[in-house]
Amino acid sequence: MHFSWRLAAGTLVLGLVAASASAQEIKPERAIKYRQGVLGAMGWHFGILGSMAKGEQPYDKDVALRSATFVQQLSHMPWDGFVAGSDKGAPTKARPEVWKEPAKFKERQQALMAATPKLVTAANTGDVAQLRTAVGSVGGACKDCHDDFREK
Ligand code: ASC
Repeated sequence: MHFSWRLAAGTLVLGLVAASASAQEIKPERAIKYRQGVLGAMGWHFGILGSMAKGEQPYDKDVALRSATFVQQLSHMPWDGFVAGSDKGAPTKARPEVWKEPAKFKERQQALMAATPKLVTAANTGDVAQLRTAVGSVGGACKDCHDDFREK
């Protein structure tokens, strides 16, 4: 095959761009704000479901389904923000254990992501009792992680 300098140069440029993107340093402050934003949005929508489950606000199937769907999707997102070095750089309640016990932290993430689809299923039934059960299960996953990985 004929060697092309043009192709070789193009390949090299693409390689350098990819390397610099993957090695890009994310500023700790940005990562902290990202995860706090996602967790805050999740708490916002989970709060609506909790409040309906407790009868503090009127049960509305459509509102519940919307918030349940958001929580399910958001439950996959905070973890990207716990990048190395972001144990400080802005006020954060993340405990050093996040980075010292990554396997356990990952288990907690997976427990949450496994529980959140139950909210959507429950909200789809239109039965507030089922929503209450799912809220209990997801709230338990929030708490299990907070107990070990979040400052009081
Ligand atoms: C919420 C919220 C949390 C969880 C947690 C459940 O509504 O913001 O962090 O529930 O308190 O134990």
